[in-house]
This record gives sequence, structure tokens and C-alpha cells, in this order.
Amino acid sequence: MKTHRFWMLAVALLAVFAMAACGGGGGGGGGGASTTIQIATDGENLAYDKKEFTVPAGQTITLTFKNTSTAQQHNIVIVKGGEDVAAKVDEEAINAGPPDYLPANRENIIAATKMLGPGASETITFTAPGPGTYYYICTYPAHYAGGMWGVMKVSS
Ligand SMILES: [Cu+2]
Repeated sequence: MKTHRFWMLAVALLAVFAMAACGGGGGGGGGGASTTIQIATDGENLAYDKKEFTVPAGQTITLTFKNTSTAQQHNIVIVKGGEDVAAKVDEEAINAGPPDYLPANRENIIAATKMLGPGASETITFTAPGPGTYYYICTYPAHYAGGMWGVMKVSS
């Protein structure tokens, strides 16, 4: 009896994993749709190689960020709003300090990578919020002020 129950559970779990694995395949009426974004630093500049990108509301976004600098640490932090929220998160991050420069309180953050060393990359997954414009910034001290930011546009 116990063995039977184990197999029932195993089969149920396999079904869940199989459905999750198929999530990227389109044609399912939108429920499993996903979007992939690649973004990097602009070489040694305090800037991203994309000043903006657009994603559809509610979709699962898989974002890969690559730090192409040979000297600087960088991250990408997508905030829940525009310039005012970006400035707030930047200040919170500086107060949080090294090594990650990320506030423990994530209430103003949609998604963030770790602080990445030169040449490193990280892939993060998040759900796109409602339609609007959202800033993304690097929270390493002085990088946002130096121009390291962009805008994620969310379409309806
Ligand atoms: Cu940076």
C-alpha cells in the first residue's frame, strides 16, 4: 500500500516537471508563454548595451546579464517604478553595503542579479508586472549616478 502511494506521488511529480519543461513552447493560449532577454554591460563604460527593452505584461521573463567589463563589478536591478524608485533603491543599496549592494527589503525591487565580477554572468527569471515603464539600474556605488540605467517597457 505504501509503495503504491509512493508511485502515485512520483507520477504526479513527473507530470508537473514535464509541464514546467514545456512552458517555453508557444501555442498554449498564453499561459505558458515566456520571453528571453540578453543584456550586457557596454564594455568598460558605466552603461548597459541596451538602454531599453520591451516585454509583455504577465509573461515569464528569463533575463541573462553579462558583465563584460574586465575591471568593474556590476549588477542589474529592475525596480518597481521609474526614476524616483530607482533613486530610492540606489540609496538603500548603498546603505546595505558590500558585497551585493542590495537592500534586504525587496519591496521596491522586481528582480535582481547578484553583484557580478568581471566576465561573470547570471540568469534570473521573473514575472513581468503590469503595463508601464520600470527602471533598471546597477547598484554598485556611483554607477547609477554615472549613467548605468535603462528602462524596461511592459506592453499590455
Ligand atoms: Cu555597475
